[in-house]
Amino acid sequence: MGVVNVTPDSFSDGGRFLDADAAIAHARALFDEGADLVDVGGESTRPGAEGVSEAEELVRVLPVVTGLREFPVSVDTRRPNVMRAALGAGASMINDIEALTAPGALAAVAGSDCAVCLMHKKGDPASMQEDPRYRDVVAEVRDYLAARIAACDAAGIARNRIVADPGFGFGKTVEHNLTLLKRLPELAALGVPLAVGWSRKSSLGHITGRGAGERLAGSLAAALLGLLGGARILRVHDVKETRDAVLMWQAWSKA
Ligand code: 9MG
Repeated sequence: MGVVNVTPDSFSDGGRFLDADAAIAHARALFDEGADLVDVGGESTRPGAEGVSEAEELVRVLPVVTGLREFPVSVDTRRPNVMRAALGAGASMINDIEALTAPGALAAVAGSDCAVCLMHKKGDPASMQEDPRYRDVVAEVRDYLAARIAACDAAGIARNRIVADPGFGFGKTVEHNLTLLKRLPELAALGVPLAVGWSRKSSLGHITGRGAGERLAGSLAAALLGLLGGARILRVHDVKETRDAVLMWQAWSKA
């Protein structure tokens, strides 16, 4: 899953893709590099980020989704109205960092046949990294995701449409992120495919001492550890390089 941020303050692309045509061109390049789908987002969810209005989010996202109609597109949003509009414009997946907890979010996706990615997050992007605490981060994330999968079941969203994601970096310290990555196989008990996103995140900076533009090797290592832990979707900025890591992992798995 290649990342296409359509935000002016994206931590990794600096807003270079705010223009819809540029975002569409970037998404097409990611498909050329081997992405199976792209994740289009109009609201920055990086730690400390300010929110964006619904109208602005729609203006950012819809032209890009419309321009990518012939491709598999995921839309990263927590708003039911944006979900509905994105699905109408051809999106095939909704990636929700709030796991469809907004009022009306379950109903917004239940009537379609789209896939959904349910992500765990503790707190809001504006303050979530201030002092996150868990008794047992793996148990808490697993139980939360299990409850959200049950809510999807109750709303009529079939299991084969659901992906779960522990939400690395969303209300988690470096230690929490590493614990979740190490114990990722425990989330297999959820019974749905797992997605992970470590690409260019600040935990990599803490571990390697590298700035945001220098985290490719760390991102690839984390992606590989995710695959070994059972992840089946990798949310990444660097598709070409990650594709090679995936091919290497696939070859190793078959040997
Ligand atoms: C939107 N977004 C940013 N990071 C993410 C992650 O790790 N997973 C998912 N599903 N979405 C993310």
